[in-house]
Amino acid sequence: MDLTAKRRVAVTGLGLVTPLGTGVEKSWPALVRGESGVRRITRFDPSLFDCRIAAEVKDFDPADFIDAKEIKKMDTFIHYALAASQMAVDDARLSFGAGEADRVGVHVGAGIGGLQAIEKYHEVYRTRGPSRISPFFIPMVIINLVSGQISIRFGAKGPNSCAVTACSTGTHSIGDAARLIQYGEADVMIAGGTEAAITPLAIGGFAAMKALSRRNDDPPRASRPFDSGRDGFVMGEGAGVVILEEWGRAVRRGAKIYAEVIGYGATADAYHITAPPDDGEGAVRCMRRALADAGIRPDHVGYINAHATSTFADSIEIHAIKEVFGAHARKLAVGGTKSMTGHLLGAAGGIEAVFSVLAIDRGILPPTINQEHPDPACDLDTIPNAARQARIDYALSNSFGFGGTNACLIFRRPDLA
Ligand code: V7W
Repeated sequence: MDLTAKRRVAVTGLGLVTPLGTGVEKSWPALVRGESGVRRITRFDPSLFDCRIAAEVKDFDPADFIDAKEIKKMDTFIHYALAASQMAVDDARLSFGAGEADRVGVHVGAGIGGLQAIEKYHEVYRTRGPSRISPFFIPMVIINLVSGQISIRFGAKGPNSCAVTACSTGTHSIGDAARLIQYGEADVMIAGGTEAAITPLAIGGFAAMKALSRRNDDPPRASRPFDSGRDGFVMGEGAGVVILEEWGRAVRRGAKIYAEVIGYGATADAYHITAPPDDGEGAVRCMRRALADAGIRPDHVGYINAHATSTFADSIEIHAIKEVFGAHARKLAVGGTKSMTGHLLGAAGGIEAVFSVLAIDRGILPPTINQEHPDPACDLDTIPNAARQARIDYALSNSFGFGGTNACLIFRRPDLA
């Protein structure tokens, strides 16, 4: 492969729906303040469940983004993605004529998809019979309908696909979308991840795996990556979308360039369905692939938005970071933003890419909250409890998903390009 042929990729728009707020200007300040989005579950009565807490989106009205008659044809995970895409497109001031539509693509995925509608229509079928199943049920729930709906809204006729890679989905989506621009298949990509899976079956299923925190009496303090008191992740929901644009196009139209996507790595552990190997070797190879793709040395990286789910795997990620970064691991900052947002599964990589880009753009590192008793095995600078100002030239965002699927992205300050 001729790597010199790669075109450059700018990030020119950001869109967020998170448990901390709808829109970058609501989510980011709350993140920097160290607020937790975790509360007792309100979407259903969680009384019978071992886990009764989640990071729900609280201020979202789909009618702010979607025509009333269309809302009921989509599950919530598609609502979130359409909203985040609209905000990202608006932020980028993106417009394109009919002649360019074939060059604009979409790559927005989800880990689980339309589980709310699946549970609802299974109940409809059982209580009222098969004739009451909505003709929109299938397009409500299947995951590529996210990218399909976004393409219909914006008239984006280029490559249209989605990653479905559990907790790595958003990171794979952005990385794969960047590749499409680098190798000339598209000039603009709307890319990211979405999820809305705070449902009885998902909470019950993850709880049955013993994956979820049971700190039900203290929700805001339940998600605590790197802390020795961590006892599982807290499920979140929302969407994170970026506009990726061929560098020259962005420069020519005078777009604000937040960052450049310079590195992408993807690997498999080939080890276990729900656990990484003790030495995190799949994560090690993934970060190394991203660094090699970026053509930078490990000591260039100043900030890592870690996968850091508040599970046993946090210390394995730290071990992997030490392996990749050597002595520099003790100089860089390793933040766990899931301490505030919860774990958005397929949307996690989307929102964390946005956070990584904003760390570069705004010169602030969000904290890892709930750091009370640091796990000795997580002895790096985890930005404990309070945000910090820092000039970041290169930021790495990690995502490691069930099935052992790993993805890493590296972003660079635009003025270093
Ligand atoms: C998650 C899980 C926590 C990590 C895995 C890596 C490899 C298999 O909730 O995001 S452990 S599972 N991902």
